[in-house]
Amino acid sequence: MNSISLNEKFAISGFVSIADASPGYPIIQISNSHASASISVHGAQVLSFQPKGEEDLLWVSKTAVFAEGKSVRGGIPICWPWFGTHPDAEMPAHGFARNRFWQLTAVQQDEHGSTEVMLCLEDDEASRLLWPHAFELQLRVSVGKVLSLELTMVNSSKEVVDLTAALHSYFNVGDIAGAAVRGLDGAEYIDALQDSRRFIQLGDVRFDAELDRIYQQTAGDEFIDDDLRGRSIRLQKSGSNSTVVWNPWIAKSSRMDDFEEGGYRRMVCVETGNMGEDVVRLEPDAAHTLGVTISAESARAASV
Ligand code: TA6
Repeated sequence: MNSISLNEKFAISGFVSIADASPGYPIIQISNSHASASISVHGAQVLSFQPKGEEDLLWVSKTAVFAEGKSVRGGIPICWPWFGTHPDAEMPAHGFARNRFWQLTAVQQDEHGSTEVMLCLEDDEASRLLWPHAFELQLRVSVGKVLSLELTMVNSSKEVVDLTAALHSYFNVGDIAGAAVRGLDGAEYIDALQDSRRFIQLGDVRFDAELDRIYQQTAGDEFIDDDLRGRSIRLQKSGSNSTVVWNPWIAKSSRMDDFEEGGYRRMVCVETGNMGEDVVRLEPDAAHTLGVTISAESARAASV
C-alpha cells in the first residue's frame, strides 16, 4: 500500500490528499467547503469528521496504534462479518474487516461540494480461513455538511450466510458526566455486563460506570447530547434495527494500552448495526446495506 501511488491516482487538488500515518499506512485527508475529515485505507476506518465551526464529532485515542492487523482505537471501525466475540476464542473480536487494508476505488467531488470516497474489500485466502465464504464489501463515505456512511455487503458465495455487523462509532463529548444518549427510551436492551439479561430503557442513557448494552428494535434517530459543548450529534440510520451503547469507564479502559488515560471521559460509543437478534441473513448473490448519517446541531435546536 503506497500513498505516493494512491495520491497520483486519487488526489484532488485543494480537496483530497493521501499521506502515511506510519510507513505503508495511508490516510485519506479531506477538506472541502463544508468540513474536514480523514479516513484510513486500513479498515476503511473514518477517523475524524469536523464540520466547519465545530469540534471533531469523532474521538480517537491519543495512544491509538496505526498498524496492520489492528483497528485504530476510535473513529468508526467496521465490525464484520460478526459483531462482538466469536464462539471460537481464537477468532478476532468484531470480525476481520477492520483489521485489513481495503482497496481505495474512487474519490470525487459532487455538485454540492461534498467529497465522496469509495473503498472495497473482497474475500481472499486469508479471509476464507476465518470465514469460508466469498463476499464483497463496499463502503461509501460522503463528507459534507453531514457525514454519511453506507456499508454494502454482498454474499458472493453459493451458501446462505448469517451476518452481524456494526459501524462502531466513537463520539467526542466534552465530559461524560454531561453526556446522554437520547432516542432509546422504552427500548429493550441486552446488558452485556449483567449476563446478557434484558431490561427496558427508561429515559435517556446516562453514564456513571462501565456500560455495554445492545438495544433491540431501534431504527429511529438517536442523539448524543453534550451539555458541555451545548451541542447534539444526530444519528440517522438505515438498514439497522439495533444499537450498541458503550463506555468502558475507568478499569476497562485502563487495561487497553491504546486507550489514553482518562479518555473514557471524552467519548461514548453509539454503534449503528445489525447486532443481537438483528441478524442479516443473505441468500446467494443477495446484498444488504447498513448506513448512518451523522450531523451536529446546537442542543437548543435539537430539543425543540
Ligand atoms: O461495542 C462494545 C464492545 O463490544 C465492548 O464490549 C468492547 O469490547 C468494545 O466493543 C471494543 O472492542 P475492541 O475489540 O475494539 O476492543
